[in-house]
Parts: sequence; structure tokens; C-alpha cells
Amino acid sequence: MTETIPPIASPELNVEGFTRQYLRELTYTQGTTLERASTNDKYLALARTVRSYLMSRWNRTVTQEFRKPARAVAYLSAEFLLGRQLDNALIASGLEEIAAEGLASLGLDLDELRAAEVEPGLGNGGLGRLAACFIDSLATLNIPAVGYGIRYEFGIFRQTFVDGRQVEEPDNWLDNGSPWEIARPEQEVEVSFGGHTEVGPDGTTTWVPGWSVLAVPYNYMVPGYLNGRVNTLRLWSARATHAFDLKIFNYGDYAEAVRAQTFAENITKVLYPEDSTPQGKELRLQQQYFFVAASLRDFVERVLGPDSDLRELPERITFQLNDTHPVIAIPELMRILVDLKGVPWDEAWAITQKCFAYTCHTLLPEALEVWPVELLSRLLPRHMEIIYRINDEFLAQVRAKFGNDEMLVRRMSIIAEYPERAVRMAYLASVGTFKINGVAELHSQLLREKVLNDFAVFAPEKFTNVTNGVTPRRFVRLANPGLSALITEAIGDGWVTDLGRLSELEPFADDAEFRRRFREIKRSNKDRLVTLLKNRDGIDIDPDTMLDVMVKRLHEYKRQLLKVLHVVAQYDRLKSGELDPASTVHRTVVFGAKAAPGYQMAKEIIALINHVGARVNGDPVVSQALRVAFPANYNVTVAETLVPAADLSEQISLAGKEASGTGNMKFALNGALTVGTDDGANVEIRQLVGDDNFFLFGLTEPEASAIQEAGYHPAAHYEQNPGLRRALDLIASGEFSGGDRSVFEPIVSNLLHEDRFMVLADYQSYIDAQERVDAYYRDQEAWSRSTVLNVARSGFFSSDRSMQDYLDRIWHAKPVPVEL
Ligand code: 73E
Repeated sequence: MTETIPPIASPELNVEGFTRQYLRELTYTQGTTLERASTNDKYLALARTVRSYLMSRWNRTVTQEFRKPARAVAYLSAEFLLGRQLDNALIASGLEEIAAEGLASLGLDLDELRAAEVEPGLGNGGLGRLAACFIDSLATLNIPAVGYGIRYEFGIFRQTFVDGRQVEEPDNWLDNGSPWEIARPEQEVEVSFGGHTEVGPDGTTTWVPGWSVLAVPYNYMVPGYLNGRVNTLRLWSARATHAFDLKIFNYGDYAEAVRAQTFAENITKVLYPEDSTPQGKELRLQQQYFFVAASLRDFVERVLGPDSDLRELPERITFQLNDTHPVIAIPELMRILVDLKGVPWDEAWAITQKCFAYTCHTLLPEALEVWPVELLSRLLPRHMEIIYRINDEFLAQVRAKFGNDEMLVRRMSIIAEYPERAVRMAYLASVGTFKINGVAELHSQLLREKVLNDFAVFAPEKFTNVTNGVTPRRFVRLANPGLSALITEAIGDGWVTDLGRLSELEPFADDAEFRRRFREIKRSNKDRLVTLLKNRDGIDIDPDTMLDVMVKRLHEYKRQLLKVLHVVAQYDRLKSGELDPASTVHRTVVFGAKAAPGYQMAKEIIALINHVGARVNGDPVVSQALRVAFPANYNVTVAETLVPAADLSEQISLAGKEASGTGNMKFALNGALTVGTDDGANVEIRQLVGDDNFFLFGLTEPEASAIQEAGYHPAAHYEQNPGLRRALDLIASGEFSGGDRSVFEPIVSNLLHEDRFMVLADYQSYIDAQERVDAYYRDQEAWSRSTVLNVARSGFFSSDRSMQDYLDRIWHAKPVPVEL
């Protein structure tokens, strides 16, 4: 019977079809009329209209996957920092112009409705945004792929400033409705915690959990760009089990039952706002196991089928572990295989190792996740036993290979003994996967030589590099329509899915007319930014100044302080008359940065930036040549307007600390020049764009390490460098704190006596680089030639290329086109 029902056609891909569908959504789904509808109603109807165009592609993709299963990729990530969905869905479906026209015919403005969307901030920064770029690229490359993560009810906090200090507010992104998700409550799975284990007479182990929660999946579409594929991002939300419902029914237990419900649902309540630091919190471990257990169950039972032969699992899937957050998946799969499916341990271990690959995103030793044995044993007793056995067998192999070098064995043990017994998740990942990658060449090299050196010696074939990338759809095509049109006019539109083709722009660098138009576009992008900052933050910026931008999480290793010292030095020189405001290059320095709520020093640095900014902007002389803007709550949406407007990209971390960076790539692709250290992917950016088109400064990683080993004395730089001394003295004097010398004393004293990230050591080199920037900027023809070359030579930094590298080196999955 059902076969005879023809598939429901998508609404027609023209203005008429679009407006009809729009009015239908507004009337029948939103339950309102054009006259009565609020902006949110109108936005929701628009989102659903666009969604309806992608729906049949999504259904076809899923149907095809079930009918003809192909090798797939599952990207396991605690964070997906998606950004707004509407714009991306519009370009993926080819609806942009139709929608604008259709809405206009109803007297509505597409841009106004776009602005009504609250972005899902389900990530902290680069790691989460990378996951979002990767799933976009996988869909565009036609790879069968699924993203698995957590549907946090509250994403990354909303940042506000009170007296220049960061105050966090909850991100209630779901409040106005969430048109991009589809709940699948019937596909919920149970996830258990606690309890104890029992060994049966036949030697099999059973986990008898103490409590459990339900994981309800919410599906998000991940449309490929103008192809027929729509992949799925599956985010899990925690609910109390039905046992609680029963208690509520027996109303004698009502209050207790509701408490239990709240407890269960807390698991997916909030995103931990920490970035590049481990959070040893029980709830965080619960989150990790929760989404990983639900995802493995989902793939094994629903996708493969309940009676599937799990020996085939490695042929069907690679689970890519995005940092250590999902690494508990390794013992979980062992538990499924050994305890639930009765696969012998050795065979199960061979299968498991072939199913997982691990991406490391850090170099800071203190950022490596560890979980106390006490906590793991209490929350996941069976997993702890499995980890012990994995470790015993691994250390036996180490001994077999290297002899009884007990120092080495202790160093490589998955279980650390000091300061407390704890599981080193990066080591578990290194042992339980078949590939380990860093995220930029330098990072991967340092992983092999330093952070995971013993493991690289033990199993060198496991280690590889995949340099990060960003999606050209969101960060060029969408964010920079002017530049996109110019590129397309010059070389055709193939670059959107084949970014290497930007190299065809190279000859245009010498074309004066092209450079003029390039500058014109930069200028109009600045105008867009002017409008945004005016309306959003009440900040006035001058589009005729050089836009010098440093946006990224606030972290000492990223060295926002170095940028502040440059601003203070310029303030000092302008104020003292050493620099003439009329004849210097006029700059607007833009900061964007959230600090982890518990990271005191980072919050002090935010206060310093705001206070320096207020003084600079308020000074009638200085502000003629220098201004500081620090819009609060920097996020993906702001980035999309800010990045295309930037002239100068600040990538100034201490060499050897930033694993890759991805903002650096977005700026280069949008025609900003970089002032940067030899760190992370900056190294590769500079190699590609050429030294003439990049402002390099600072110590190299080997130089910085050597100084640290010999003993670093920051105060020596203060004593020997008059400019640096003046800048630090000015901060210490209370110049930026209403005369109160105590306010920024901790910052200054930390720089003078500790300065872990060698701000003072790199100060002069940075100031010199900024002098070169100014000189070069005066020659606008030379500058724009370099910006064109930056764009032409940055095609490598597409996340499509990153995905192709993962496919070639790690996943070995093939494209499976879905008919449009
Ligand atoms: O260098 C960036 C990198 O570009 C790195 O700091 C970041 O990942 C980006 C993408 O590869 C990163 N985030 C985290 N670790 N590295 C992290 C750690 C714990 C929680 C949240 C994020």
C-alpha cells in the first residue's frame, strides 16, 4: 500500500512556490497572520520554509544510507559551535535570492529576519567551531557522516561588561523556539551510572548500575552545498527515566520524584565554559559518558541493527574522538563487545582499536584531561575495571618491547599515581586508537617529540598530522558576499567547493583595477561592521582607520597582554608628543574574547583592556590616531561581520603553545595580513603566503624552550628596555584605573616575576613588527597586493582539504552522492 503513495514533492524552487510555502508555515505552523506576526514568528516561519526545501534531501539521504550502507564516519564531539543556521541553509539550498525576493513581495526584509536568529553556542571556541566546519565539509564532499554531541540547554554564557569587568549571563538560546531541530523521543536510549559489578560462574562480568537516565536524540540537518546530501547531527538531551514518571504518578513521592527528574536533566543543562583547560568535575564526566554511550548504542543498535555482527564494525565506521572528551567511548565499546555481546577480550580489543581515531588539540601539559580513579570507580565501575586491564596488557607490551625500564613504564601508564591515582585520558586515547593526529604541522611534531613522545616511539605508525581548516561556505561565501562576487567574476564559482582554485587569483594581485575593487570591498565590509557595532554595542568606529583585530578566547598563552602593551606604548608616545597624531597611521584595535568564569587572571586582563580602551578613546589627542573597541559577547555571528572587515590579524601566541588556531585562517582568506609568531598553523600560513606578505616576529619554539630551560628572567627585559618599562610603569601607576595602583598590580607583578608565556621576551620584536605594519600600510598599493596574495594562497585552509586528508590518511570512506 505505502509504495503506491508518491513522495511528497518539495515546494517549488521559485519565488511563487517559496511565498506560498512561507504563508503556509506562518498560518498553519506558527498559527498567525502576516499582520499579527511578531518578528520571531516571521523568522520561525522563514526557518521552517527553508527547512522544508531541504527535507526531502534529508529523507533521501537517510533512506539511501539504510538501503545501501556504506563506510561512514562518526564525529564524536562534546562541542559543535554551529553559528546561525538560516543563512547556511539558504546558500546550501540555493534559495538565497528566491527567499529575498519572495519575502520582499510580502513586504518583509530577509536581513531583518536573519538577524532574529539566536545562534546555538554549543561550544567554547576553536575546537567546537572546527567540529561544525568539519561536518559541513563532509556533507559537501558527499561523505556518509554523522556528528554526535550534546544538546546543552544553555550554551556558552552571554558576556556583558559591568565597569569593564566580565559578567556572565545564561545563554537561553532555546527560549524562542528551535526550528532547526527534530526531536526523536521514540529513539531514546538508556544510559546508566554507578552501582557495582558482579562476576558470574562462567567468568563473565555484569555491571549492575545504580541509576540511569534517558538520552533523547535531537536531529539537526547538515546540508551539503548545492548537492543532494543532508547529513545528520545528532545531539543528546537528558531526561529522567520513566521510573520517575511512575513515582510522580504515585503522588506521595511527588516532591522526591521531581527532584530526581531535575537531577537527571542537569546532565545536559549547561556547556562547561572552560576552553583549553580540563575540568575535573563529576558532572562533566557524566556528560561525556552520557553522550558517548548514547551515540555508540545508537550506531550499533539502530544504524547497524540489533543483530549485526560487530566483527564488521571497523569496516563500517570510524569514530573520530574530538580531543579526550569522548575517550570514555573506548572502554564503553569494550564493555558492549565483551560483556553484552560475548566477544572474547582479545578479539574485542582488536576490533575496538580499529574503530577509533584520536585528535589532540593541545600542547599545554596542564590541559590534558585526567579523571581520578576514585571518581571513575564510583561513576563507571565496570569501565574502570576495563581500563585497568587495558593498562596491564599495554604495559606488558611496553616491557616486552623496551625491557623492564620501570621509569618508562611509570611514565607511560594510563594510570597516574601522583598527586592522586587518576586516568590520563590522552594516554588511554593513544593506546585505544589506530591513529593519533595533531592539528597543524608544528603541533603534530611537538606531540611526537614532547607531549606523547613515549607513545610515538612505541607506535610511530599511529602518528600523523592533519592541519585544520575552515569552511569557505560560511566564512567566505556567506560572510563576505562582496569578495565572493569579485572572486567569482574573476575565476568562476568553482572555488566555493574547491578552494585551491583561489590560486587562479594570483595574477590579479598585479592588476591595479582589481586591487582597487578589492579595497572597495574591504571598505564596504568595514561599513557593515560600523553599523553592527553601532546598533549592537553603541560603539562608534571609524571605517577610514586600519582595523587591527584580535579575537579569540582570553588565555594567557594567547597573549592579549602583548597587544595591550602595544596599545599602551602607542598611547604613551601619542600623549607625550613623541608621535604626531596627524601623521601616524590611524588604527582601531578591536578585541573580542570571553574568559572562563573561574579564570581570574583572564578576567583581570579583560578589565585592563576595557580600562585602557576607555582612557585611549577618551583622550582628545590620542583618540585622533588610536581607538580601542571591545564589543562584549564575541561569537560566530559577530565573527562573520568582523573578519571580512579586518586589515590586520593578530596571531601572537607564544611559539609552541597554540595547537593550530583557525581564526588565523579566516582572516587570511578574507584579505587581512597577519602579524604573528611562528606558532600553530601560522607557520603554514606564512610558508604559503610568503614572508613578504606576513609580519613575523618573536621567539621560535626551540628558542623559547631553551630560554625556559636556562632560566627565564622577565624583569631583565623590563630593566633593559625603556619603552617596555614606560608601558608597564604606566599601567602600574594607576593611569588606567583612576589612580588606584592596586587594581592592575597583579597583572604587572605577574609579568615581571613569572611571565609564563614570555610576553616581555617578545615585546620588542612585536613592537618592531608593528612598525613594519604601519610603514607597509602607508603604501596602500603594496598592502592590497599582499592582501590579494593572501587570499590567492590560502586555499589550503579549507576544511574540505582537512576532511580529504582525514579521509585519505585515517577514515578511508568514499563519497556517496545523493541524487538532487
Ligand atoms: O589551537 C586551537 C585549535 O585551533 C586549540 O587551542 C583548540 O582547538 C582548536 C581546533 O583544533 C582547543 N580547544 C581545546 N583544546 N584545544 C579545549 C579543551 C577543553 C575544553 C574545550 C576546548
